[in-house]
Amino acid sequence: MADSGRMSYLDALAVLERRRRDEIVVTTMTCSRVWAYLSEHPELDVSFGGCMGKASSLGLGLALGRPGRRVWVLDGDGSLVMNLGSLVTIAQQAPANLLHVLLENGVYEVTGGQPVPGAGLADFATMARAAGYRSAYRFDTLAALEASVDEVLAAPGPTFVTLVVEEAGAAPRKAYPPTRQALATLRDRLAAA
Ligand SMILES: Cc1ncc(C[n+]2csc(CCOP(=O)(O)OP(=O)(O)O)c2C)c(N)n1
Repeated sequence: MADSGRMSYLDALAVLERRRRDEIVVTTMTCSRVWAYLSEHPELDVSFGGCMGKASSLGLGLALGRPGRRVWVLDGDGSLVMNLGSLVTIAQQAPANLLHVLLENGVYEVTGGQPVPGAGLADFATMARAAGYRSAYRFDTLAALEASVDEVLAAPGPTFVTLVVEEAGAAPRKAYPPTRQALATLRDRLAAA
């Protein structure tokens, strides 16, 4: 763990990856490449990068369309601020199979590290709870996340979890397929399931 006490970006994602079974995982921005490096199920991963803030909306659609399959959205804080209204829409639709994870690094990392409005001030998990998510959590240390991650994954959804992380920085990354291709792969996989 680094001096700030915050989780490393890679460590936080690795906690989730170790527990991932057949969940669909929608990623965006910096997360997409780091998750692609960790993921053992790229056929169930969809990166949604160009539409800033819309990963959660895509995840909502997938969760509603596939109620029998768990969907994880790995969101950025800048992206969430761009589409805060999605919290209300997700809460109202209330898919029990949706987990919305916020990688709160405090910056627009992918565009050069500009500060996100509200960084260190806004509490997005509390916002999600207030919007009507059934479960909401916030973790700022790896130990706290490790201690509670099973509870988070078993909680009634929609579930929101903030992971206060360092910038991904030099974390290992891997390229991922374009969204259209990833969705075609996912469609084939789900049709065969
Ligand atoms: C509407 C819109 N405005 C600006 C951009 C440019 N842009 C792309 S990614 C990004 C920052 C993303 O920040 P965050 O969601 O926090 O992701 P991080 O890279 O930190 O993981 C910005 C400003 C965009 N894609 N769309």
